[in-house]
Amino acid sequence: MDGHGAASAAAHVDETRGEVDDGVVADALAGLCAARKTLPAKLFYDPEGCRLFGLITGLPEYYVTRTERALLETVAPEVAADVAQGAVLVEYGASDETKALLLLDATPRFSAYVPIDVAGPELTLLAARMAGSHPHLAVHPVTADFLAPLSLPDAVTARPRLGFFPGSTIGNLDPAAARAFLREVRETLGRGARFLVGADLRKDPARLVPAYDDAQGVTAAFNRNVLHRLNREAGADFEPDAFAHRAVWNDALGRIEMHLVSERAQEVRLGGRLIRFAAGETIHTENSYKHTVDGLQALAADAGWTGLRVWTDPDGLFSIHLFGESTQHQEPAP
Ligand code: AVI
Repeated sequence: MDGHGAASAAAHVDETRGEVDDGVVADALAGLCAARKTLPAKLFYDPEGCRLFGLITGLPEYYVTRTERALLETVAPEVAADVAQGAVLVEYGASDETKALLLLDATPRFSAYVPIDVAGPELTLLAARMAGSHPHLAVHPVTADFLAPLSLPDAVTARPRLGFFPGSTIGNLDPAAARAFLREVRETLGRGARFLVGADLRKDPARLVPAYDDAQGVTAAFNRNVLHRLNREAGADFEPDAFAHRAVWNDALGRIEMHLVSERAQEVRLGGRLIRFAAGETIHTENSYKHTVDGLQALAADAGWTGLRVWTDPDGLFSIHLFGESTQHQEPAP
């Protein structure tokens, strides 16, 4: 997972703090100057954040990744059995090819793979690995923020398309954004497409909260890394250790929230602004919505998708949904 987003590439040199990324400053100030302080979750995924997220996926408490992988091992051959000759697999947020390979290796009928991610250098490495291991498959990487409208490479637009959005990243979008994303994907993939989405399920908070507040403190380090990043890239002077990691289940909204809690009254400088924190005040850094199967089906239906199949693991922790696009072709009026 890369998240989705680098801030803008514009930078300037601050006399005392060195090079400052203006996009990161703007993203941070927009959230930190609000009445309830927030930071966009996309700021998590700098190289150190990606490294920490990689560690999270292997934590004993973080059942999400291993449960999805095990489920995908049974789902992939079933989905692949229905894939049309010459189909293209389009993966949204493809930081590596490991999950896609379960599908790509399940049938020889795929002709191409389109991994989409903001991290261009990672995509170049992915394409090189695939060229070595799967020389007969055309790989067309697309470096883009998958939440924004995008076009598929010309080489694949006429082929049958299967979209793929694993990892429960759909849960990091609020319901309105998830609907908009699902609609946008339907537009991009076009008529007759299918879309396979992995989504963590709502469950006992006693199971959920430790997944976001692990005993080794890796998720806490991942959360605090956003403050280190602002010090590195936005010339801020946060004391990250003066903020505590907090993960809470918000039952009314059906989501895990991550916060950074100011342990005392303090002031932080960022982008020429002074930001004051009261003791106990929080920065809301991430939401991870946990949908029910029906809830996710309803979101997708609102976005014009038809639910074709749903798989869950034996413990009911995780779900994989196959959606179909079934818009009738409208002949233009004479
Ligand atoms: C990337 N995303 C699906 C993760 C999640 O579970 O919401 C991000 C994460 N944040 C803390 N732990 C994992």
